[in-house]
Amino acid sequence: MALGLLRRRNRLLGERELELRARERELLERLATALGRFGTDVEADDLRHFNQAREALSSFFLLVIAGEFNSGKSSFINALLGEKILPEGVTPTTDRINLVRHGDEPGEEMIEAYLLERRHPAEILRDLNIVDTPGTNAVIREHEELTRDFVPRSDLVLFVTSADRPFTESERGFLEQIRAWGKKIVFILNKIDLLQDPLDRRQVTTFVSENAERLLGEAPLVLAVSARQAKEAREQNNDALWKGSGFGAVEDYLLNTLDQEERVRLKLLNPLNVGLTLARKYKESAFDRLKLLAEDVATLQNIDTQLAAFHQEMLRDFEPRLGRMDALLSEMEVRGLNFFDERIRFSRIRELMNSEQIRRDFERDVVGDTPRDIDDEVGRIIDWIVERNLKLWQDISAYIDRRQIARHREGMIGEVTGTFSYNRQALLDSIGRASREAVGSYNRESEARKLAEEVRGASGMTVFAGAGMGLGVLMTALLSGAVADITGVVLATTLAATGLYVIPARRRQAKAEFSTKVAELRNRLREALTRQVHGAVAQSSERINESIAPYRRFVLVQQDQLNEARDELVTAEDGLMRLRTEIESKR
Ligand SMILES: Nc1nc2c(ncn2[C@@H]2O[C@H](COP(=O)(O)OP(=O)(O)OP(=O)(O)O)[C@@H](O)[C@H]2O)c(=O)[nH]1
Ligand SMILES: [Mg+2]
Repeated sequence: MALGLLRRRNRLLGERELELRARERELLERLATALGRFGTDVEADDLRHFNQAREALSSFFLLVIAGEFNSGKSSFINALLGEKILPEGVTPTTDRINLVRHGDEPGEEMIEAYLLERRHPAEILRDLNIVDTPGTNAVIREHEELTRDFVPRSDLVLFVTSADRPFTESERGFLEQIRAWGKKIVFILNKIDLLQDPLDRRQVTTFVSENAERLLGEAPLVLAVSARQAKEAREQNNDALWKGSGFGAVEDYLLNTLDQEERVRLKLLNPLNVGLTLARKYKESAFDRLKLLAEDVATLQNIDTQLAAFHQEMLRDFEPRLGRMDALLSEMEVRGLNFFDERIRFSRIRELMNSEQIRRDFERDVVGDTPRDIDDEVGRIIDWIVERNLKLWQDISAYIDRRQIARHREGMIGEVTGTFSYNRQALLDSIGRASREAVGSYNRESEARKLAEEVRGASGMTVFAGAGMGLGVLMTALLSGAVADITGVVLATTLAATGLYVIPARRRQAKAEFSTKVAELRNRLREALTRQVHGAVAQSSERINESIAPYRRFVLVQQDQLNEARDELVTAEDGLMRLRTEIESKR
């Protein structure tokens, strides 16, 4: 390629790279905002990986060598660099991340806990940093943890597996984790010197290749090598041995296939894929949470419906009960009107003069059992209010209990954790507790007594007799007092003063006054009872609404936030995927 053409390509690549990088930065920025909506529910490790990935966008290319302990990772790097700069050994050896980078003078420095930077003048390090990692599946579990944690930072992973135990089950497990971050993986099948027969070598290579393809979905590059032979070949300047070591292909891959363009592409893909992994993970989480919240909304609606039904039912069932009371009063009114028709007559003038007698007759013939019947009816209404109220609390309590059980079941399946699920659980628990307490502490008798007292007070009848008496006694006193007024004393004085012709007028007046009294009584009772029913409904609704208010608020706020987070994550995922397609496509 002519020099001018090469320069132009590089320039073009540079501009394109800058533009892609800027777009990626912006997308990752937006993703950061979306993740921010999860607050402390974003796992600390995820956040760290995400931030590292964003920083990595402008840092050096990281070629990470990973694999099980003793597979020859350190030996591989030493052979590649042509010098033994990393310790090798038959037991788990590498115990920290070794970042090998170019330096004119060799040297080393700890730059993070468990991250040692080594400088070396090898030419290949001018284009890439090579990272040696502690082996996985070793008895020292922290080793694997260090490597697992470092994987998200890699731009390309060389996975070293050993020819004497190729592609083990534990390797498959670790590879899955690497793949989950969207990393490109190239396989190094090391120690092929252990297999003398070319047929065996081919068989092992095919075995690795097939299993890797099954795992990754596409056939990866598998390079069969012997780090030991490569090292010896370099020492002895032995071309044949070098050829046999397979390292020629490794160098060719690293220098030519992994040219600058490819490195830029992988470099851009690394933070992108980390972002994509997290966007998907938290999008799923948002969906899961919204699903739970939808159930919460249903729970709240159900409680609202129960309350509305309670309200309606109370008013509906109350009318016939009032009707029964009205009927008792109407029957008494008819008896009273007949009584006056019969008694207020000239022929019975003598009886009329005896107000005590007429009062007794009135009590017997007109009032009769009515006060007691009404008293019973009011008592029944009060009992009914008390029962219905208790039933409402019981229903709500039982409903919430059922929801709890369902929730425990779903809790075992779902993966929703963190402060979200903690708060949600606590709120629902508190409603359950409040309703159980309400049911447990509900005292029917005292509730009924309180209501009866209120009805009596509100009916205004305590004016006629002392407090603490039954409603019936109060009623009798009210009615009999009235009749005595109308008939006895009043009539006597009127007669004495004005003569007999007033009798029909008096009768009319007595009947009208009696009807008024009964109507008044009916109204007072109606009003007092109606007020109690409405009061009971309002109080129950208020108490229940009060105890579910924090839960309701939580659900609404969370729904808003999660809807927004979900939308943002969907957009971020979409943007990142489109950018990935662009980066991956040919220039
Ligand atoms: N036969 C053979 N032995 C090798 C080869 N490469 C490495 N070894 C040996 O395998 C053992 C482990 O090599 P290391 O390079 O320390 O392996 P590692 O993967 O870095 O091990 P950890 O750091 O413990 O994860 C050493 O005894 C090496 O001499 C090879 O190509 N052929
Ligand atoms: Mg090692």
